[in-house]
Amino acid sequence: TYETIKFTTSDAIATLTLNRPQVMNALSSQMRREITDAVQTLPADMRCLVITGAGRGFCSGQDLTDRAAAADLEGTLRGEYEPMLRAIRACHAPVIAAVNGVAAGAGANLALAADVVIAAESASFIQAFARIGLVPDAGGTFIIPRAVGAARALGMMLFAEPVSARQAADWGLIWEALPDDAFAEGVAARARHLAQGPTAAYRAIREAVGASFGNDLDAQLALEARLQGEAGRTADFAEGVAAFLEKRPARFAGR
Ligand code: T3D
Repeated sequence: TYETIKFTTSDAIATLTLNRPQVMNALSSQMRREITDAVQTLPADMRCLVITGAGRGFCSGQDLTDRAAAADLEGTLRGEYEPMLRAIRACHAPVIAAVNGVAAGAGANLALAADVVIAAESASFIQAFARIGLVPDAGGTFIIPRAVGAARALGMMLFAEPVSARQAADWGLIWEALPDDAFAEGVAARARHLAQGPTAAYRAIREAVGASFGNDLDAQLALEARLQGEAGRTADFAEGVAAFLEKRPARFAGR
């Protein structure tokens, strides 16, 4: 039922493919709504979501031919970009961005909103906004300085040059850069790992790390204690300990 994305599921892994390859998967209004809907309605039995791009690019950011969005940038951000970013952050399953090619503007920041970013070595990240007289948005000014520090964040945003996947990995902006010929299998292996993991604990880990930059030590310790209390009551914790003691791999049910 989607027109601008492809959405498939297999073995508890959902794959959302941005699918406007003729424009490097530029984000149209419809595409933002479809991404948001797909993430918000992710079936409960999905235990990993992979977001990737069709064709040679990941996502070129805002569709620059869209006059309506350009006429009301603030409204577009509040009404369409923010729900998309929040949906990814709130997803019940961990989210992998599989950055197959260039990720520019809001397309880069869409990728960086994921829990784990894996890029092909030929991919790059461009905070393209200043090139066209705009400010990085879609969470970029929140996520990037926290990941790489202010000096690199400002350099990326003011010069608006491509940062290679390798550089991004070396800086800690992303999890890893993989050789192009190992990219698809590398992403699939990571997705399988997460989809077979303790999904509830993953969710708590994502919440704790997400909160850490806004909390002081006391608040963070309190959050850890609460989340650990919850994790300690999951079937996956019982299974994890049993598997350890029985010297066998754990079979996590995700709850
Ligand atoms: O509206 C709001 O609320 C504001 C929100 C803003 C958020 C933003 O994302 S602002 C930043 C917008 N994005 C950009 O400025 C990036 C623009 N694109 C590029 O710089 C380059 O296309 C790339 C670096 C991404 C890729 O370069 P390259 O040389 O590999 O490919 P290309 O030839 O430039 O692009 C291929 C086609 O895609 C081309 O069309 P054509 O000539 O084959 O008919 C190109 O025009 C089209 N395309 C690429 N990016 C966009 C796009 N069309 C519409 N919007 C795009 N963003």
